[in-house]
Amino acid sequence: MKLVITGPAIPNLPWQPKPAGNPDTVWRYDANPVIGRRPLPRVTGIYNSAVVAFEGKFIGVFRTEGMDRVPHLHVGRSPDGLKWTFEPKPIEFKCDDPEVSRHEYAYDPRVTLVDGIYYITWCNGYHGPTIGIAKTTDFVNFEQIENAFLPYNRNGVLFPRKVNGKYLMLSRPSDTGHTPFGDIFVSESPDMVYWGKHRHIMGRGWPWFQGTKIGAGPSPIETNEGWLLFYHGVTGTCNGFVYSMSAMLLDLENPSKVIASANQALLCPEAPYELAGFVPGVCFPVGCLCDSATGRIAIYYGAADTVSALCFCEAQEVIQFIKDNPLKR
Ligand code: BMA
Repeated sequence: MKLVITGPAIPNLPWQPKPAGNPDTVWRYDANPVIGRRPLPRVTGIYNSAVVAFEGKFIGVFRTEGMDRVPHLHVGRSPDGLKWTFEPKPIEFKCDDPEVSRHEYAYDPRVTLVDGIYYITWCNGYHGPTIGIAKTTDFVNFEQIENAFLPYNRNGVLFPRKVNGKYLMLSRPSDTGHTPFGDIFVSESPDMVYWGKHRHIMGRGWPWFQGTKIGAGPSPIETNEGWLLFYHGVTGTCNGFVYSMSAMLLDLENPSKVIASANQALLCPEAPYELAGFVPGVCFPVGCLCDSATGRIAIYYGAADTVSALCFCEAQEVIQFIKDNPLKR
């Protein structure tokens, strides 16, 4: 079957072909990290951040962390997806309800274009982590909506279109700390405010690379083979958690149904910038650009909770890898 991708063509997608002889399905940008240490005054790092194509260039919402280690969200802009400039001040969300706007911290943003509006979902501090939602059309004015779920929850990721007339959001119920468990669920909403019909998608456990927890990465990519979802799988080692990236395919009309998921990671921490930093051993995919014309994919991932890196793959090859190496449960 010829792969058809629903989504924008991005002719200026940041891209490098796979190096000759590389046996992997996903390969790294050879000038990683794309966003290094100290990208702004008094900011130690930008990582776990979301990027979208915008008006022929690229824009995104970025997780910054200063010396106090409290995360905030900043807008960043780039002509080519590689060289970035950032707003020095965090996003000021407009919100009529002071109870909703009193967020204590904000991290791991995703940006999803649904029906012409860019929605930002992030891990929002409201008596513990939950999923905040805001919307914008220009990346200047941001309106904060209700928090999607009760605390505690992380990795809230929207689908890029309504399914059966409802918005869909992936999430990973969690605890207040570093959460030694976690499965991916999907919830639906008629209005982006009230979320329900929560359905389990996939659990952690087997094999070991995702033995401790899993969480959705960038927004799913729509293809005629199903929704292609990149996610992080976490293993618990004697030295703490290690975060890798893998992928699964979800049913187009009923995304709580997993068509197939890979039985191994596609990207494991091994580069120096993934192994040395504030939290060594972390590859955390959050942003994704997919050129629907070619199937080329560029994934932005946080490395070692310190810098932002880029890796590449081709949708057709990833889907084939999942089919050839399916997880048997
Ligand atoms: C998770 C989140 C991520 C982070 C990861 C590794 O629980 O806090 O933002 O990248 O841990 O520290």
